[in-house]
Amino acid sequence: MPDDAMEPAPQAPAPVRHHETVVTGPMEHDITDGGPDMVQFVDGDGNRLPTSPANEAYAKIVEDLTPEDGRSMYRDLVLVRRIDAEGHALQRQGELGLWPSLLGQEAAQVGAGRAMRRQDYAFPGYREHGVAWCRDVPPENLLGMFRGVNHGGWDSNANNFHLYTIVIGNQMLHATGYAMGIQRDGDVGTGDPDRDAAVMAFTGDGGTAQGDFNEALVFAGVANAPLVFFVQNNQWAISEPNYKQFRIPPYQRARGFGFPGVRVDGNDVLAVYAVTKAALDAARAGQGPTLIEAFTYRMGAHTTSDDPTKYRIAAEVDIWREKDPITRMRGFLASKGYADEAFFDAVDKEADELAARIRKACQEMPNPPKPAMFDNVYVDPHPVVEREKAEFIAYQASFEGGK
Ligand SMILES: Cc1ncc(C[n+]2csc(CCOP(=O)(O)OP(=O)(O)O)c2C)c(N)n1
Repeated sequence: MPDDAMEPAPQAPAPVRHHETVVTGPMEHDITDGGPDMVQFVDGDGNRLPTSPANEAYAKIVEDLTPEDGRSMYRDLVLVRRIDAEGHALQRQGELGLWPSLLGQEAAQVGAGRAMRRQDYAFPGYREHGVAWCRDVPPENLLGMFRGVNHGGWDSNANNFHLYTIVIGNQMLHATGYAMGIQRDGDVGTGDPDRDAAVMAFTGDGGTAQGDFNEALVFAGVANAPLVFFVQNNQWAISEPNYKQFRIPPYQRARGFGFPGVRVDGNDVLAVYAVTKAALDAARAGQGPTLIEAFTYRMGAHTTSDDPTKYRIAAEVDIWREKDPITRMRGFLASKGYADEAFFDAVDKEADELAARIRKACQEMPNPPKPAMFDNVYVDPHPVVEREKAEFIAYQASFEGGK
C-alpha cells in the first residue's frame, strides 16, 4: 500500500433487524381484521375453526371444556350485556352520573374473567363490568359507584377485584406491584393449585401509550412477575384510532420487554378463555408475564358523555356487528347441539329478572351519610383525614337545620 493511500472507509454496519416486526411504513389501518397471528376458535357464524398454527397451542384447553361450560359462558355473556344495557338506560334516565358501556367486549371480559382462579387478583380500568361479574362483584355495586352513592364501590379484597381506576394505565403499576408481592410471599410455582396465584391487569389500547403501562411492563418483565397484561384493543381511545397510538400492535410489543405477547379474537369467548388460561397457568407456575391483546370493538360510545358519530363511520360499526360475541357463541352452541331454544329463552328470562332487580336496587339506593367520604381513605385512622372530617361535620352543622 503506498504511503499516501487513505485508509479504506470503514464499512457502515449492516442495519440490524432484531425482529420481523421492524416497521417500515404506517401501521395498517384495517381495524376489522386481526391478521394471521390472531388466535380464534369460532368464526363469526359460530363455526368451529380447524386447528391452525395460530390456535394449536391452545386447542387442548378448548377441547377440555364441556357443553355445560359453553352454556355457562353464554349465560355470562348475555347477563353481562343486560347489566350493561341497564346501566346505560339508568344513566339516560338520570339515575347514574355516567356509564361506560362494554357493548361488544363481553367475550373478551368473560373469557378472561372465567380463566381466573379464586386466589388470582384483577386490576380493572373502568369498563370491566364483565370481569366484575365473573369475580362475583354484585352489579348493584357498579351502579352505586356510577350513581355516586358508594365510595369506590366495593371491598377489593372481598372478591380480589380492585377498585375501578379512571386514571388511564395507572392500575398496570398497581397490578405489577401486587404481582411482585405474591412472588415475595412465595405463592408462585409451588405446584399447589389452591396456593399459586397470578394477577390480571386490564387496560385499553389507549392505555398502552401511557408511561405507567410501559414502566409496568419493564418491571414485570425484569421481575418475572406472575402477571397477565390484558389489553382490550377496542380500536378507539375515545376519538383516537389505533394508528394514532402505536406503530406496531400491542401484542408485538411484549417481545421488546422480554416476554410473550398473543393476539386473540376478543369476540370469541372460547379463544379468550383458552389464551388467558394458558397465560395465567404459566404465571402461577413461575414462568413470568404474558401480554394478551384481545382484538375487539367498542360498539357503543366511549361513555354516555360521548357521541362517536362525530369521529367514526357507521360502516365500521356494521362490520363489527357481524362479529357479535353473543350471536357467535349462540350459533356455536346450537350447531353443536349443546343448547336448544328452551335454554336460550331461559337465559333471556333470567336476564330480564336480573335487570329488574338491579334497576330497583339502583333507584332505591340511599344517599350515604356525607362524612362517609372520609372512611376507608387509609387502612388505619389518619390524623389529617380525621381533622378534615371533623371540620367538615362542623361546617355542615353550621347551616340552618344542620344540612
Ligand atoms: C392519565 C389519563 N389521561 C387521560 C384521561 C382521559 N381519558 C379517559 S378515557 C380515555 C381513553 C382510554 O382509551 P382506552 O385505553 O383505549 O380504553 P377504552 O376507554 O377504549 O376502554 C382517556 C384519554 C384519563 N382518564 N387519564
